[in-house]
Amino acid sequence: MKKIQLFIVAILGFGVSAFAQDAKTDTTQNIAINTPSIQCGMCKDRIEENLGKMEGVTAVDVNVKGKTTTVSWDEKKTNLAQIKAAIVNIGYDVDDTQANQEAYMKLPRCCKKKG
Ligand SMILES: [Cu+2]
Repeated sequence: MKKIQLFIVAILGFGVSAFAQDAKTDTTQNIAINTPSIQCGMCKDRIEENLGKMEGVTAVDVNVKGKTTTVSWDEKKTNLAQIKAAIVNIGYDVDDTQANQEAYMKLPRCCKKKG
């Protein structure tokens, strides 16, 4: 009887530790980044295409109306600072950081800030 109880405890313990390990190894992050200079569908396509090629980025969804870029990434391969820098280098403002001006100047007229 005691041996069986021990066995069950061992199995449960193993199950819990396996679960804990699983939670630990899931390093996926997800956040909506403020990208206030987005103007149109071309901006959406450009950011989604370029950011989508970035190592570690698993999903990108630009909301043109909401002016946000929702990104999922693997924390083991990249991080939020690198993702924000990549968006700046594509030619878009991120939070209060101005777009890379060289990239911004190359954007078509419809993708430039109005006014
Ligand atoms: Cu645009």
